[in-house]
Amino acid sequence: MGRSQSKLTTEELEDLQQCTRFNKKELQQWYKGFIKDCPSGQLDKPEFQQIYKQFFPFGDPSAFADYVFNVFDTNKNGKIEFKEFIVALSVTSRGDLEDKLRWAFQLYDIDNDKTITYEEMLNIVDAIYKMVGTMIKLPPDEDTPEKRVKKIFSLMDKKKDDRLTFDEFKEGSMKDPAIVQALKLYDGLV
Ligand SMILES: [Ca+2]
Ligand SMILES: [Ca+2]
Ligand SMILES: [Ca+2]
Repeated sequence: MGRSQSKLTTEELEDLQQCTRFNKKELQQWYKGFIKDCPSGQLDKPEFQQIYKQFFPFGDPSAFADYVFNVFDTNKNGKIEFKEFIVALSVTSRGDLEDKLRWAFQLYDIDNDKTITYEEMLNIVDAIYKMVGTMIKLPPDEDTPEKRVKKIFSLMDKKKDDRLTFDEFKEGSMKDPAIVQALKLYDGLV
């Protein structure tokens, strides 16, 4: 879908309905908005960062936006097409908890090797802290990215091998509402 058109075709709609939890009317509306904001039909990284900057005017969301961009861009062509956009939006806004956790896991698993290392989580948490700036007051045991990641690992890393599998990540998130809360930082922002 790299071209600009005012409406989705019947085939496109049917395909998108199968990949998302949106109905045809919603899909057309989202498409209209997408094309209005992005007439080329593809979002690039600077445009995507711009969206985040509107939500976080006091912090620097560029690093975080880049990590999110990479999860959206499933075909890895450096652009977000409408289908990639709407599929991600469907997961983050209407997916069940497991879908959302899988999505979040992909975000933290930067090199996509199915485990989250301490370093990977530190990169993402650091990007989140830069994005929110001083908007949120954090408890003393979480007031630096390092402290927060240590805390998350002490809760989640059951095997103590300094990496998280999806099962560890999922179990830990279910047990600790604070982690799901942290996921909400970008839930609904995309
Ligand atoms: Ca893409
Ligand atoms: Ca990894
Ligand atoms: Ca582990």
